[in-house]
Amino acid sequence: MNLLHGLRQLRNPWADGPEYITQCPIQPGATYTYRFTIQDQEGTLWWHAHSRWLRATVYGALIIYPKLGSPYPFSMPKREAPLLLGEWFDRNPLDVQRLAAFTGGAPNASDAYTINGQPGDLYRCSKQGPGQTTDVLLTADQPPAHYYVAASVYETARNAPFDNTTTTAILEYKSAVAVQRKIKSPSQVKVPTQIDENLFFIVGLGLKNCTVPNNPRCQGPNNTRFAASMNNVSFVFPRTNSIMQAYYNGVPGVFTTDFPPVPPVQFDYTGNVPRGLWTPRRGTKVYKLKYGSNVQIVLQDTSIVTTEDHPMHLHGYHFYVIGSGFGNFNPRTDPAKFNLVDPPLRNTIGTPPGGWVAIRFVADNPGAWLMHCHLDAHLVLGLAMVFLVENGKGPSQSVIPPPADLPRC
Ligand SMILES: [Cu+2]
Repeated sequence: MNLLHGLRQLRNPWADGPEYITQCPIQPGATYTYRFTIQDQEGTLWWHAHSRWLRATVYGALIIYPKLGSPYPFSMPKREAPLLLGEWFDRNPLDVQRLAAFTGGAPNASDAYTINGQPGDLYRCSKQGPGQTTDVLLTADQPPAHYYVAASVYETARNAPFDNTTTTAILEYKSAVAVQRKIKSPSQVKVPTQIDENLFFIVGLGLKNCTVPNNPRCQGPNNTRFAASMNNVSFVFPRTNSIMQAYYNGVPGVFTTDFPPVPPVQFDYTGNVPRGLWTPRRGTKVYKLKYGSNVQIVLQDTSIVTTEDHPMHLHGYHFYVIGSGFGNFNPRTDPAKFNLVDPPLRNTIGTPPGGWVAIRFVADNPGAWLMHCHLDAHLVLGLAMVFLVENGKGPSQSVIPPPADLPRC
């Protein structure tokens, strides 16, 4: 159930981690050893639990240094310090999740944010977008003093409660300047140009209507339950097997392969959406990709319930972020503005609230790979889908056999 966030597990979905996608959860008292090879990757990543809301407290930094003797891709820093931004719940986060799953309403917001596990000075009780990691070079050229490092959430939802507090830590000069600019790759990169799979996914929240009035399980707005979906499919995690194990062993009935490449109904996604389009359908649907196919996905936020920045994370891959904009994506005019020269390489990208973002990658990693919103509250509501990337030719393009200690359901 642990995930090395953004580490490419080539042909090895067994070490990826999300429960019921590539493995069954590790039971209390049981163990599972993640074995993986780090290839062509360096920098700061994080690992975290990928089971229900356990990520709230089970996470840490994973720092991959350059090979011994190889230089950093920038001038050697004098000192390095990982900064881990987290969330703190005064209650057991699993109880918060359970309560929301029962009532259908919004989950209780966290009580504090943390930097390296500590909430800092601005909380009475001395109490970046989710999913992203970044290596930041800080030039310590300011007058020697103590400086605050502060973090709060860039919150874009309008009708949902959230934790709007600020967490702090202190940066101490022993003896800052950050330049904000459009993020690009440091040099020209090879972006796929011939697209085999042109996908358009709408992502957003929804509401399920309840028929019985005053039902304790319908404490969302106006006697409803909150939902979330991609292309109107609210993802349901399997309970009896993981998708990868079912696929590998040919077990039927765990998932279906009919995730739609485009929304089943087209509408003005960021306009005033008719109420009849607010209710997604439940399903455990995957989208199959041929090994090596060039994939483009436009992720389009909707204004259903609220527009929002959904930090979308794709497992097993890095993708180029080639464009984004506000409003509805226009397939006739927007592609002309794509950056196909030096776009940034990411494994998580936020949809601009009420906007779209376009990504490209080559499906060269076989396996079952979850794509989901990295807000845990949205993930458990169904804001997810799974790519099932088929094996290519021969063992070098095929999923390796599962390890003997892989947990079973
Ligand atoms: Cu979300």
